[in-house]
Amino acid sequence: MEKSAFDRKIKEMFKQHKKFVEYPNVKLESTNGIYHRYKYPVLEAEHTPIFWRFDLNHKTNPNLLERLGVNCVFNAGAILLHDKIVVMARVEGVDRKSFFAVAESESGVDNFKFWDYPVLMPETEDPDVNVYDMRLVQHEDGWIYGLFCSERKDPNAPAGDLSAAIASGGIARTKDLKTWERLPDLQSKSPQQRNLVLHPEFVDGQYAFYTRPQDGFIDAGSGGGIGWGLADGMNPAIVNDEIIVDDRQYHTIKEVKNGLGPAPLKTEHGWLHLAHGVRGTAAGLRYVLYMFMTSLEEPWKVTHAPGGHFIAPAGEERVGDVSNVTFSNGWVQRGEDVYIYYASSDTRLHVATSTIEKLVDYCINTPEDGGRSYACVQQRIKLIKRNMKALKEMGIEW
Ligand code: M1P
Repeated sequence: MEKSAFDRKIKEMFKQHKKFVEYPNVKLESTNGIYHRYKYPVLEAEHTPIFWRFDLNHKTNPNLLERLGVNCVFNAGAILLHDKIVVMARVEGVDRKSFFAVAESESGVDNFKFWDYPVLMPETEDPDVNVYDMRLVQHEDGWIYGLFCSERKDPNAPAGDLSAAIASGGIARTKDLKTWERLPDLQSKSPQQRNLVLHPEFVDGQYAFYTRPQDGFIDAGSGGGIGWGLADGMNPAIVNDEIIVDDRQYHTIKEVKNGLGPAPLKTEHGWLHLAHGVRGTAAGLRYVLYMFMTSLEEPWKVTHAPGGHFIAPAGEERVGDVSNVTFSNGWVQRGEDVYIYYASSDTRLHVATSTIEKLVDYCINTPEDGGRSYACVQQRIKLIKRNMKALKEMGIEW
């Protein structure tokens, strides 16, 4: 390509990219009254800057080929920083390696722009092969912590098994999301640790972690459930005892495994939690989001557990690299509004908006999973009977 055509093409690429990034999102009608979905994802692979992917030098790339492709942008931590909504996205290159990158937006629902450089997360002495799913937690000790999954090849895997891996809880801290101090991975008794979350406040003067102890890299085995444990410090963080806050249960949306999403939000009624639950189907695993609430004084005790899923994959969300998945590791409270960042099918990032009032109402007043078809029908009949009376009073016939 001639240099003049090369320059023109790059200018056009940047123009189109800007248009794409700045395209306004559309708030959709709520079908359940609990939250609003939005028409477009807030981040996709195409949102990553062109200069992350292409070599823009005519001498070294006269054909203007993409050199380092990005496969997808999904599972993002989130935080409110200087009144802007900032997400820490999981960006996956076409080489399958994930890394972290910050994107920020005024509105929280569109126009997310990546910072110029992705995060170069420092390694420990035992380098991670892959890092992903960061939870961003503003802790009362003054640091912003990034808790993420650090994955390494299983050194004890039989020869020829190139997929056995060990997941552990990576920890780093920062004040500005730019300079990171890497701390040792969480030490606990579980052979595998993913979905590690830090509680934002000290509990009995200690750091409190939500964990997800499990036996295998994919399988929960005899473990699973959302755990809770305390650590004296963060360097290193050692959790000697884990108790289960929210267990897996037969024939529920979290039968196979579950894990906490972002750090909980504090309300006057208790801590609001968002988590993912996984069940097996003939078509593979299905990941949905669910909520629960814990006691303000004892955050490890569940006080309310609405039955069923809160957000499940819908429409185009159902299809992607790992289909039938919704996953969240970030939400932000701004005033009374809550921005829930969830990814679909390990491919793209969406937002749903709600309010603290609605989420508390949802948690407190949604019936728990009845456990059996008979009991679930009883729950529904109770609702129908009360509604029949209400309809009559309103003079509505159906
Ligand atoms: O592919 C679905 C999700 O699988 C894992 O989650 P979990 O540990 O609960 O099974 C993670 O790899 C997550 O990133 C991914 O979205």
